[in-house]
Amino acid sequence: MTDLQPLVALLNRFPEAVEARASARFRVRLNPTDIKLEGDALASHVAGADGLLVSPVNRFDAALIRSLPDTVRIMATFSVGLDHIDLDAARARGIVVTNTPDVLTDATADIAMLLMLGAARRAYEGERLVRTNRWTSWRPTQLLGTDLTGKRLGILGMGRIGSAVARRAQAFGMRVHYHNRRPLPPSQAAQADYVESLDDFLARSDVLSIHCPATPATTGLIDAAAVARLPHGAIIVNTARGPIVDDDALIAGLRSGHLAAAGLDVFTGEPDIDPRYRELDRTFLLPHLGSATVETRNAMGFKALDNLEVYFAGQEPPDRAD
Ligand code: 8YV
Repeated sequence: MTDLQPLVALLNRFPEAVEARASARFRVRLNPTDIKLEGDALASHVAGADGLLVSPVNRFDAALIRSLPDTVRIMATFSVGLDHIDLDAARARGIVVTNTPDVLTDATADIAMLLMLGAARRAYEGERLVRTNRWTSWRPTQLLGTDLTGKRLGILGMGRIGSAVARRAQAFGMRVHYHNRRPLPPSQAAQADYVESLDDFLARSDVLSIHCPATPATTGLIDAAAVARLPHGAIIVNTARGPIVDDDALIAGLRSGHLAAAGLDVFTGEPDIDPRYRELDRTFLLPHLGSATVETRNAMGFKALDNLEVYFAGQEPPDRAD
């Protein structure tokens, strides 16, 4: 230990207030260009760092974690999701990992509602009609969508964000049920019904909203069989992680008309998404904006910095994930 402040390498550009606070508390190495750091550029950026502020832009698999310099003792990720970090590899190297739960719950739940409405009400097609100057007259049969009111919403993964979506959807007059490995205590279940069997859960989901983490068990969970279990005319909304949904199955369901629409904020391989999504009118697509508000991104950054500060003060960081 030296008496210097710890050196923290920021792998992305973060909101100004977050970088300002980081610079006040630590010696920092910034990434002002925001270009994804890889290979030699990444290695020289993290050389000698005591801690890293990272995001899902970089995938920290076991090989990358093993290649980090010995000086690195903590990685704070600017995300609630942890699927981009091999936690076992981090543990094996003695690197502490922290994330940013809670502060992005409302912003992400809002985006789920935006996607649900955008998909149900054919917002993309309507927007395009107006912007391309092809809206010639109001017509009683033009761009008819689907009501959310009275529909059955299935929440796959009733954690913080799932519960926040349930409460919002109830205000829209939706009937909400959820599927988790285990039922929640009633105080946490937002008055939603628990459905133990995934098949039964899917069969009663007019709208399916995905909120579980991406893990080996959930990767590809929404496959062709799952899509087929949904009622005819169902809508799929994904604000969690792309790989939970099998792209071929979702696209086939949309093309056949079995699914009415999909609202997607996350994609497998993003930003290089399956190009077929762009060709489908009944998709409402956003570029991973779940937590993208000024308030929320600042709060995520401050939470990550809280964890780094507590750790470097010799205490247990509050959002330790490993
Ligand atoms: C972030 C997210 O915007 O927290 C997460 O896991 O998916 C989003 O809130 C994204 O991870 C980029 O940091």
